[in-house]
Amino acid sequence: MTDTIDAQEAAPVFTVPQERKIVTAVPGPKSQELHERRRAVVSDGVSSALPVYIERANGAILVDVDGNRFVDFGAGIGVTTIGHTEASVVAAAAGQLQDVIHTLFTITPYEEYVRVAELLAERTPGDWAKKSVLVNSGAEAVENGVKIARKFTGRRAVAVLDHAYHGRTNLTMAMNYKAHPYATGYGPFAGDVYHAPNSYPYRDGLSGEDAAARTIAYLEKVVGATDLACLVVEPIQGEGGFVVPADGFLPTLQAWCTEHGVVMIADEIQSGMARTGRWYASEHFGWEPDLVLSAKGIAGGLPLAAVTGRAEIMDASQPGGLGGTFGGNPVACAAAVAVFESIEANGLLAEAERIERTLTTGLERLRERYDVIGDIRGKGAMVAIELVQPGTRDTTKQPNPEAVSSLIAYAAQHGVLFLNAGTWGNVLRFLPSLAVGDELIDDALRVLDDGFAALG
Ligand code: PLZ
Repeated sequence: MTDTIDAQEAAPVFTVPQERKIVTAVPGPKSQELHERRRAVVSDGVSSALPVYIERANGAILVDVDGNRFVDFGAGIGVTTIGHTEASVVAAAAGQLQDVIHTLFTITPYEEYVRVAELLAERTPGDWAKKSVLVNSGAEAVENGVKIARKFTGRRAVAVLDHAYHGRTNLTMAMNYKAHPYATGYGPFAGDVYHAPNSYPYRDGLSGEDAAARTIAYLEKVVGATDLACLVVEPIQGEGGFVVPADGFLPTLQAWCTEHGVVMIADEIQSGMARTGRWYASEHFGWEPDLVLSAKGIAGGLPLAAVTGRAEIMDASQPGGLGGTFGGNPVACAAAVAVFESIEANGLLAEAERIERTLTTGLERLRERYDVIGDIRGKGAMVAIELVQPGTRDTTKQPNPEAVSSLIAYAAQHGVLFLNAGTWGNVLRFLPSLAVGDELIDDALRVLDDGFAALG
């Protein structure tokens, strides 16, 4: 870490200039050439939002093969939370590559896995004995969370909320709200999955307690509490459009789950690991989930995910019931330890709060001028705007996916990478790494402003 942190300033030193710079058409000629090669050999089922091929990345900047530099407001969908190629992650992973790359923890274990489980026990919400299992991806964490809850409760049914996203495996496809593109044509799907109403303050206007009462009524009538193994909830919905539930919603659901022996699981895959200015977004709502799912940001870009939770629930599984060849890979674990340490050492929770302030201040100004901005919401470096058709902001709030697409395309041409979200593709999300400085945010917001003006 010493080679990247300036001793006097304690400010990160970047290996790529933290500035956007566009030197060719987007995508440029080299990207176009690579895209042709890709089209011959990569499945059409794998899409790319912006087909510029990335050669280097550092901090909040992506550099493509044509030498264009993009300000990255996606962070690989919330993965490089502490910054691209963050120095302590690079050093930890490189060191681990020299020592041991793989043994399989279920054959011969190693310390890094244990250390990650200790850090997860410490940092996830709830002051009780916790245990973890490490896996490879978010979807695999969801699958394992459900398995563990079913084993513990001896029950079958799984409940999720409207507008949720949980993955692309067979079970998680059934748990997503949106069929297209995630599930279309891929059935038959896992059974016993129930979709209950969420809390969506911008669209339902309900208090947290009233929204929870609606969810609970649905679960009691349609599923029945005694058959329900678990309720899986993103504290702030990711792909669904950064939907922040009304206060009181999550703790009320947790109290109902506790009363009825239902395991309540926080899918913190997108919202966790310092992303929102807390270690876990559940903390914003006073929610202490039974199980917490981590992935994405946990290992600085290396594939790692976890199920963490109450020891008695985690221990209900028989030895050999949980695991997998690559789960908790030593290199990914070493990187994760560095991520935990970097968040702590560099005060990154406060950086997330700074990003929220700068972003929302700028976005509020844009909302005064552009009436297609219906809602501004989010926490920390997980902020979004929901766009509506002109003139409907205070009435029917008609989704405006066309504006989102145009703005994203405009920004990409000018060197800023934004992602969409939302069930109707009507949400523009800001999911930068915590390394993004205020100047870069202001710069990106100026591009966005020009993009709005260009909508006409
Ligand atoms: N749960 C809350 O956000 C992944 C999906 C990108 P995996 N979201 C990004 C895409 O198009 O595939 C996600 C999430 C939440 C679960 C997952 C799934 O995590 O690591 O992609 O399996």
